[in-house]
Amino acid sequence: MVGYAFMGRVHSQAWRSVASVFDLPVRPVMAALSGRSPGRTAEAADKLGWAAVETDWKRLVERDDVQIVDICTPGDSHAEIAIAALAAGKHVLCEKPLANTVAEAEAMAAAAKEAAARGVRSMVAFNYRRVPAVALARRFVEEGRLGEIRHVRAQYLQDWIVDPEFPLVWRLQKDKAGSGALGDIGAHIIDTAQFIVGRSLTGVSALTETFVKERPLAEGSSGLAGEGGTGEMGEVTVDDAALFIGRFEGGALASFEATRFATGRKNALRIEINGSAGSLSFDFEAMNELWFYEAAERDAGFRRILVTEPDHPYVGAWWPPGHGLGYEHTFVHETKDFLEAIAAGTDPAPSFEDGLRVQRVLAAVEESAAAGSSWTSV
Ligand code: 4PW
Repeated sequence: MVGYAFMGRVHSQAWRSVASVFDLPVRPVMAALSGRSPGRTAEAADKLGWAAVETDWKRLVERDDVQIVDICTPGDSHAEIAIAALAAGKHVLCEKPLANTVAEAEAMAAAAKEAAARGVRSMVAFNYRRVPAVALARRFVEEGRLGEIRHVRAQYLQDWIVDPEFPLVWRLQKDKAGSGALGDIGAHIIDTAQFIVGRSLTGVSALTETFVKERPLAEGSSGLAGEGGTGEMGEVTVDDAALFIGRFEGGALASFEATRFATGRKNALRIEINGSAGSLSFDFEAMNELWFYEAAERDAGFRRILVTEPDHPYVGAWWPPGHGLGYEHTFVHETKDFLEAIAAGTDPAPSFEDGLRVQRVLAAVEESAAAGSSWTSV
């Protein structure tokens, strides 16, 4: 694994526990962790359960005891590491968004396609596809229980940078993160919506905004928390919020809102879909629930499905009905699906091609916003 901050910790938890929850055809061995600082990487490896340490990811990719490379770094290094790992014959799991630009994502998707022909697999870590309620929503759409899809309404609402004194962490720097709320959390709702509906966005019209334009420089950052401060200020070079409307293949109308300024909302990934035969609604802040409405039973209204039954996606391997899952379980599910695909010799989803599809939407949103919200094809 490369990187050991927020995503590195979550992925490590998944690698540690996946084989003890699911019956897998292969068993992962946590061979080595790569990070730039020898001391901090060794400390992280010890805490997270990695057997060895490398301070250069290139050495990690060359190791004979490494068969999978898990990329948990900011987006500016995804393309270089992923392409090198695939060329070296290592399967690659890469954090989202796939890259910082469409050109990088195209190069990664091309490398993944070439590698797949050699039996080398790749997957992008859109973990919310593996929330049982989201996977169940997808199943409902596939079974035709919503009929023809007319509306998709998606939001990803957080508030962790509302305080203007919150430091300028890497997620707020364009050269490292590519974009702000748009790529970090907007990418998730784009992927989740395209996954559930089974179709792609064809065009968008967008607005983006940076509410706090300067922030204190940070000495370091891990996850969503800033560490220390130098007293100096630096420019925020990404969006704080991105809103857009869009159209799906097949004609469904969509609205998307990604913001880190929704005061009081912590991790509210919400999606509502309206079809001719029914609707469904999900909010990650109540992630074990899916709300479902069937037009044929109008008087019944929306009903809550508690997604904790053994026949619901992924749930059977965990606890008895009603005991509920959390954020970390989505990564265990993702790791399980990735390992099963490797063992079966099949291509896992979401593929780098799926990641590229999301990247094209992100680019269209930025282009539209820069051009005064003009309609922009994806
Ligand atoms: O991928 C996303 C992150 O970059 C996450 O799921 C939530 O938003 C938590 O941190 C950010």
